[in-house]
Amino acid sequence: MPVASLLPFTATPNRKSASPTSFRLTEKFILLLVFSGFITLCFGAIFFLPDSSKLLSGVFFRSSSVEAETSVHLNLGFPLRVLTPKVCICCSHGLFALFTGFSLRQGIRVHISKALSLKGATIVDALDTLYIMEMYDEFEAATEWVESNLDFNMNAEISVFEVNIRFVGGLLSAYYLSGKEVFRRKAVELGEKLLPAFKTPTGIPWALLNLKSGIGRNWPWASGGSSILAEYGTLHLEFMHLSELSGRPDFAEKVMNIRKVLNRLDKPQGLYPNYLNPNSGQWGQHHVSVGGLGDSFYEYLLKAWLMSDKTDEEGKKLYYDALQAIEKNLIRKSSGGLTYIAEWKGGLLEHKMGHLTCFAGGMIALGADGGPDDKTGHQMELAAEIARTCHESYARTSMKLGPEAFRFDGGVEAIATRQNEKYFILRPEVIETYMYMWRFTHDPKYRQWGWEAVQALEKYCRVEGGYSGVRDVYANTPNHDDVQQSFYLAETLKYLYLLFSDDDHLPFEHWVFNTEAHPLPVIKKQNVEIRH
Ligand code: DMJ
Repeated sequence: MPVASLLPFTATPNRKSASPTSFRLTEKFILLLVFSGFITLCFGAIFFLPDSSKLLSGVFFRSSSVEAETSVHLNLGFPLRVLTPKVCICCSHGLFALFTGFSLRQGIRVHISKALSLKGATIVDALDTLYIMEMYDEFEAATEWVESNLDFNMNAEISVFEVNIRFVGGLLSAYYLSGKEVFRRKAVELGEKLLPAFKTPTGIPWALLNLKSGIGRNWPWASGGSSILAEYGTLHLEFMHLSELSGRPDFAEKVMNIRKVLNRLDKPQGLYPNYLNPNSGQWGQHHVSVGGLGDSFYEYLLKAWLMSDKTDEEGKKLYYDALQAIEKNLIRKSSGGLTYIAEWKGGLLEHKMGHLTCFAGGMIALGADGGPDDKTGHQMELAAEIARTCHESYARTSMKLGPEAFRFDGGVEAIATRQNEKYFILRPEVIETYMYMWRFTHDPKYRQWGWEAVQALEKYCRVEGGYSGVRDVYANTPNHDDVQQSFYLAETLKYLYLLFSDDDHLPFEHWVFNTEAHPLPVIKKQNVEIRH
């Protein structure tokens, strides 16, 4: 059979003439081709352009938070593309096994092997969890993967914040825990790659950076090209350690300069707006939040002071001043007696609290005994109240897992009222707060609440190949999103493990957790003094 007859739509010059029908078919085909090409381009743009993660997350999933786990996946090009645990090979043991040891190890081994083929964030984010849980075989396998595959020389646009907290933080912790040189080397190498992000008129870094060209820019949706408080304000701990480990002062200088810029600015009511323009050095929109867009900035002020062996007096002052302004302007009590942290928009309060904001219970507890005017234990009380509110946000759902955001208006308290705020993506913040509260109070209710979360995770999030987020925590049966975020291994499971461990396991006098739960050692006074 001639090949031409197999190709009905190709030109056949030796044929007498093409019938009108075949002509129409050809036209239709071409039209179809053009149309499908157009559709492919649109989808390509949505999925692969650097801003697309934001677009997608806004359209399909969540809108307000800066959560850029998707952007790590997309922007780094290779890594993560998040675990999709429903299609992962079966691991038959559950979360309960976390506390008995063996079975979850098998579970995590499966996650890791899945992650090995996906490359990147999940492995690096999970390194220290493996080490802390004494899963040394898996840790070795992950180390080998890092040695031979983790490569930053790529033409990809990344989120500086996400890469810093997950990759730099993960590598630093793995180095400090294991002493393996490869992690130190890779952390410093990656830190150097991030430095061009600071090339702005003010030194406030860009949010996004192309690792190859060193060209940076900001999220197009962020108030007039602003950088974001929780992003540029969450580099301090890692960069101080990079200077420590590399002997290069420029890492520390970059983050100290951020402080300088902030110190020069007026703060409305003592509050820090979420947006700051890196060109003009002026605030963007006056939105203030202790949840998404703001959260870990406050955390890093406190932890900078703690990690410096309490020598960073400036960090200390900035933290306690900010907390005072937050208490005055953002913290409210509902008529039912629940304390919550609202969001502030140009002076008006939105009576909504995000799951992300729930980390604040742990932060306030951690800072409670250093507070200048806190002789009465007021901050510890406040931390306990926030922990209770966040627990209520879990308790008032069918699944006993907390929604992404919950409200205190329209006759509800600690309940999500909007469909697009009802999802749970395995976030750690509530369990993180239980862990800190347990360490500081030893009140058994925190372990009990943690255990409730374990049971709920096991019942509603466990799927064949791991754990998945759910789309509506108020539903009776789970609708899984089939995503296992890398912070589930880095944070949620680690904080659960520590909640049920002895206090001398990573004691707070020696370790400070970065915002992705990667423990970094306190830099002892004598080291700090020698450097000065
Ligand atoms: C983590 O990546 C970090 O804790 C970050 O600071 C905010 N939230 C996610 C987990 O929810």
